[in-house]
Amino acid sequence: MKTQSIYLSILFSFFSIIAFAQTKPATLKSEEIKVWGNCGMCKSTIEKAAKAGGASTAIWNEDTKILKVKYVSAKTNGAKIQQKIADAGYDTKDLTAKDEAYNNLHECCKYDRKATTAVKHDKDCCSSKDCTASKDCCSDKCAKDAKDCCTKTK
Ligand SMILES: [Cu+2]
Repeated sequence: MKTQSIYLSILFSFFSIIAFAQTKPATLKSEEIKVWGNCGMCKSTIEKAAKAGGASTAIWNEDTKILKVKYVSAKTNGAKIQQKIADAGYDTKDLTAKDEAYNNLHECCKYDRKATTAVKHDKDCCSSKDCTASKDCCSDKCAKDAKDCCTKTK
């Protein structure tokens, strides 16, 4: 009787091991997130922040400003990861870091912020020949610099 129950319990543990092994493997999601930044120091801060946000791998490219992350979807998501990065002082695709977080960055890490690069882009648009009032670039900021093109209706 005793040996039988031992056998049973061994058998049972085998079954539970098999059942455990067959539970759905956690799905690893990949995502590419644009993150503003400029140097190697930024790279390590951004990657560290992404990992603090739950990413299992995080690789930021200094030239393309693209952060490639992999994470277990049950554990975190792109928004949470971006929040951690913004908290560390870096603007992301969907978020803008608080000024105080940005100001805390090392001098060499004070990158051109998303807003300023967007304005630069607007200026480019406004100086292009096909700029008209209906263009996105004719925001208030831009219109100051390129009133003529932004009042054109055609
Ligand atoms: Cu830097």
